Amino acid sequence: MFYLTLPCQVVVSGEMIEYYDISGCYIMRPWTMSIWEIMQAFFDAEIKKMKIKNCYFPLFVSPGVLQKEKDHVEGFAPEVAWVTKSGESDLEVPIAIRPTSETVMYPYYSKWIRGHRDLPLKLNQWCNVVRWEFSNPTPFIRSREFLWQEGHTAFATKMEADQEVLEILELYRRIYEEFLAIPVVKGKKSELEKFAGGLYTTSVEAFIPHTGRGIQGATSHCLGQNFAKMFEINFENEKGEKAMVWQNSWAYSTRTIGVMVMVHGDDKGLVMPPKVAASQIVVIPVPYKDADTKGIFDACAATVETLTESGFRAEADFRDNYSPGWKYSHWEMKGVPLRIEIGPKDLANNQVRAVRRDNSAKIDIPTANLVEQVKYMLDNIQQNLLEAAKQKRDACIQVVKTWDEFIEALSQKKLILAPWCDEEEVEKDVKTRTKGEMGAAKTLCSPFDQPELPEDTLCFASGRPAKKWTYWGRSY
Ligand code: 87F
Repeated sequence: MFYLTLPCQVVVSGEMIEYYDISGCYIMRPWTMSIWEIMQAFFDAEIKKMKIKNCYFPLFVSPGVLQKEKDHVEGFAPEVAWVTKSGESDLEVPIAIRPTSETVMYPYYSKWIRGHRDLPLKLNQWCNVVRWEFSNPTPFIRSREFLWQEGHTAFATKMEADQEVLEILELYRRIYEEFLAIPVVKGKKSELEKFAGGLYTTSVEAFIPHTGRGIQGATSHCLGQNFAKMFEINFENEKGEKAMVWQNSWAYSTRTIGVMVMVHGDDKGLVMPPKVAASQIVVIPVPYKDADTKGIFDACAATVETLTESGFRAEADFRDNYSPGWKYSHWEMKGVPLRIEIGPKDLANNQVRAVRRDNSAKIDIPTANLVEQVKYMLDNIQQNLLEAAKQKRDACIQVVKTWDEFIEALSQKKLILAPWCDEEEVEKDVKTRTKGEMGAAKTLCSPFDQPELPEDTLCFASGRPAKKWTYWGRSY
């Protein structure tokens, strides 16, 4: 049994990723891109309903603009990649490659926003960004170039901004739970873990049971007026007074796909949730030497056609240089939710054999009921994957009240829920005290859905009065 500490092995044999000759950069093959496109189609349609429009800003950033926002760039500076040459000659001024687009976009927000009628300004872009990471690169999870959407919005009032932060966060929850079948916790980041340039950060947090690590799934920030100040994004309000806009920014990236691989993968390889699988059903002919091979192949083609016409994503594997057995394990490795086998017996009985990837259950389906049965099975697989992932995650949640319990739970790779005083110093102290080979523990988020906190509850780390329940753990 090979466990997926890092998704490296499975994503290559499952044909999602090919390694590239630049460390931290990966080729995303069609099996990956179709997942991305399905999530993109959903999210793009949803934000359009919210009147958010797509745009595209340049990849390159001039150094002056990049450094305009000192506080937020300072900590990130080592990760910024620069272009210094064209051909053999040095550029007069080196040009940065966007690690995120605040500094690229906001000068134009300042230009475009004049009066309250220019608000809200709600833009999104689908693009790549580059962050020159140094700690061990991992496909999807920590790559030097990745794809994401970044939304950047400006409002006249804080109330509108606050509301949008949560609307977007809900879309992120739906991507994880409804598409990727991954349970997430919605919550607020601590002061230490929030985006330093913003007012507050919300996130969806997932958990990887076999590594015992939390992972931030996506973030939705309220930037407050910090960037408005720096970039002079002002407007004349209805009373004719000069006012500053309230801003948000939010993003999810191809990291979502890495979380999916780690949460659902098993010892046979990838497991694709049907909603995002490029192929939901693979049909494999199982001919015997003396059997009616043409009849079997025709039945396979007809099955694919029927399923495709009914709106499923189905394909047949007709390759004659591989045995059925080889194909079974190949498509299992790729995580196709449902395999349909058609052999002589099936042909004779007007049936097909369906095998589920999630639980290996095999059932014979009369051809007449094909569409109805396949629909039922795919829905059921999608539901079961989420349910199984939820059960595994929940089994890892440990409520602790004291430091000793915390350390014990941490050593057992738990997702820890603890009463906390919400002091930055205390979180720093916890980080220092838990430093080690495995990495320090930190806060993941304070869930919006707070269990009851009795009044005299004390912080597990400082012994001071606790203010909230917070999730803690090691993380990616
Ligand atoms: C790396 C280099 C330079 C993260 C960086 O989360 C700057 C940054 O600003 C940087 N890595 N960040 C924070 C990104 C914040 C924010 N940007 C828009 C988001 C959502 C989308």
